Amino acid sequence: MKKILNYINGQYAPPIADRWLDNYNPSNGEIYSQIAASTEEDVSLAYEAASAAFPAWSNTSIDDRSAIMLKIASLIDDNLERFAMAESMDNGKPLSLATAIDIPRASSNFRFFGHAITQFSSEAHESVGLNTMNFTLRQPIGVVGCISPWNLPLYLFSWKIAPAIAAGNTVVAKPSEVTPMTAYLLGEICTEAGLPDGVLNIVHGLGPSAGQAIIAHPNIKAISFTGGTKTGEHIARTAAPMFKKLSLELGGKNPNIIFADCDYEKMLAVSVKSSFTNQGQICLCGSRIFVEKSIFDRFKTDFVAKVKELNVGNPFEASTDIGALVSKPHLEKVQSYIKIAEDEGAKILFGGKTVKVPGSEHGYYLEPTVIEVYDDQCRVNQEEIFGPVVTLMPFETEEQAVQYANGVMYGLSSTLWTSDLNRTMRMSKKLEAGIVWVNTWMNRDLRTPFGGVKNSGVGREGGFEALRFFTEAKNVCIKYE
Ligand code: TXE
Repeated sequence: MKKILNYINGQYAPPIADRWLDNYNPSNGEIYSQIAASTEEDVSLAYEAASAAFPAWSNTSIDDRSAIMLKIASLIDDNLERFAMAESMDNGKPLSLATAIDIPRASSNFRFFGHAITQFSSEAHESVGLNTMNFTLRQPIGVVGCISPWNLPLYLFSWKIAPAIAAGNTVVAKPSEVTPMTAYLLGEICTEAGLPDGVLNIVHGLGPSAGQAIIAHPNIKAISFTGGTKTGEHIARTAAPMFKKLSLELGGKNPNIIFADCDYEKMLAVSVKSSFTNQGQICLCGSRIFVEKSIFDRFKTDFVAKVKELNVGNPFEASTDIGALVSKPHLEKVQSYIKIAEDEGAKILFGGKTVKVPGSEHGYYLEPTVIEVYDDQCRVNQEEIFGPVVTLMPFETEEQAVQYANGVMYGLSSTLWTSDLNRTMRMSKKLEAGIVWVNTWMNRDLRTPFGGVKNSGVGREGGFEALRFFTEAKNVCIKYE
């Protein structure tokens, strides 16, 4: 059986303890590979390699770093089909989605930061009258840790690694143990692109062992993490006494707020996508839909009709809109929320049941599920389900829409549908979220800041924000006569 090895100091290697985890194909429930179950010892090796590579890499010219990153990007493009296939098999997402979004975005991340580093500059402040000149040195931090989740595996893994290495750091990275395959394949691409040994080290394994060893390592000075809010909390607690720099992108329970004056057809089509793309397993999905009362019944009917047309099926079929959920435990978690909704007296308008896909009967398939709720504070409206499940609820006024939207512990993104510019401005200021999309969803310009407020995390990545995160600013003050 295929073994997913660590990539340390430019070499693939088995875990020191020779322990392995089963890796499942969510589309059929079969074990199809084994993952290195790395421990602290493997992380130590990865750290040593990264630490040894740091002096040379941080002194490598910006042009040379950039050229290697652009090469990595084009090699990912050259291997698009292979990577997309691997992503889809590992995660259960439709192959069409992995081909159109996940893998192209991973190469864009390397390309973008390969270019961005050539434009990254620092500030100078002349203190007129004091005869001093200050300038800011932005120096790489050293060895940094990057830990990513399973929903957008290579997309989010590269979103962290690319700015880290562009800025001159060396990296110990761990992808999710649920979806390690594309991170594994990335190692050979990095070697082929000429990335010096030790600049990127990829360690596989469980969060509480391999992940824990990264966050607890005293010399790994910064951690960029995307994943669950509970894990984020634990990382913050572990890292705080060591004063590590932290960027935490955590859960979301994002509102999709629909006013009667919106472009109805466009809103309807995009709302189906923002609810169910990637089986609803995107931290940016609009999982709470609030609709102005005057169009609530119309929306409910039209939305459910569109959702019924979605095809749940094998990820490798071109006709599939919704593939398999990532794992059996995750499917069970999502199902438990459908039960909670029923217990809470909410109304399941559509879906809620598992699907037996012919030929893939043991896969983790669930119908797209639409739930009408009667209390915005009910659990299905408050807790992150992270699956193909959305709630619907009407609102009467703009104030009430804001109150509902902000009435959760999360604050990652929000979507607003309206043609009223004044309302757009008023609400954009009031919504508690790191991102406000108006008349669109998941529209990303990689230069923009990305991150959440409240329990959705701390810090911003994206564009120069990411390069700032992965560098330390040092002021140099020169007195002249
Ligand atoms: O995430 P975890 P899980 C949400 C979603 C989901 C829930 C739990 O609601 O149902 O989180 O998902 C690593 N030290 N999101 O359990 O555990 C782990 O190995 C260091 C939202 O899969 O947070 C993996 O690489 N690392 C989210 C990564 O953390 C640790 C995307 C994320 O796993 C660790 C995914 C530890 N002690 C889930 N424990 C989003 N924001 O997009 C775990 N890890």
